[in-house]
Amino acid sequence: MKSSIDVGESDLLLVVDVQKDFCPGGRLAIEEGDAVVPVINRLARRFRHAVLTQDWHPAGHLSFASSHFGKRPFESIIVSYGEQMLWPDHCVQNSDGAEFHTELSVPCAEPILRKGFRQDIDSYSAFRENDRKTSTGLRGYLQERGFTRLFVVGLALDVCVRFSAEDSAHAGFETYVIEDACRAVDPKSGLEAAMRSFAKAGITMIDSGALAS
Ligand code: VGL
Ligand code: ZN
Repeated sequence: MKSSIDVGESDLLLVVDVQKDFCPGGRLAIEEGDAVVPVINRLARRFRHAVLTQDWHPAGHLSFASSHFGKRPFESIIVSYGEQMLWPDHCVQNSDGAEFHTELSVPCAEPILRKGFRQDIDSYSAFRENDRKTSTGLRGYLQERGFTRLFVVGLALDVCVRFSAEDSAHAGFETYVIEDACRAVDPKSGLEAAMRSFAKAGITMIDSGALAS
């Protein structure tokens, strides 16, 4: 039998941005984005602790193409901290699209971490904003709680899941990405780039079946 991972008290499920706007019908819809929901709900029953992240932008956010004259979604621009990809308006604070997918069920989730709330800084990672300097406080929280292993799931594998997993590994947590519990914006080159970067960073890609039931 294949070795399986036993989940314990020091393991955390990090559920990234499973919000309506990233699912089919949403404003920044990811193909099959909603397919992660039943997988995550099943995983959530194995874990004792989870953190949910919620992309949470003010109207007119810097990352919205609509905030820049003549720019279109998926073009990038240079801002104070370097290159920033532009997106359709999405996950606007208090809008319906910013809500979690209605079927998402993670009773073991304790904090909900909102990110991307500063007008002039985007935040892909749950740990560090896109200026790579501004902390969200998550590292300190997880360290104080004594978590040692993080299992990252959600949307999008090549954007917020990727940056969150990389920063998790960088912060010293043993980091896993559960592939079938994620979907990418760009399921070809985005996914490949993420896989290469995970290998370099010592992040392990697993399937949800690898967790002991
Ligand atoms: C995300 C693009 C813009 C994500 C958030 O959750 O992956 N992608 N904002
Ligand atoms: Zn966003």
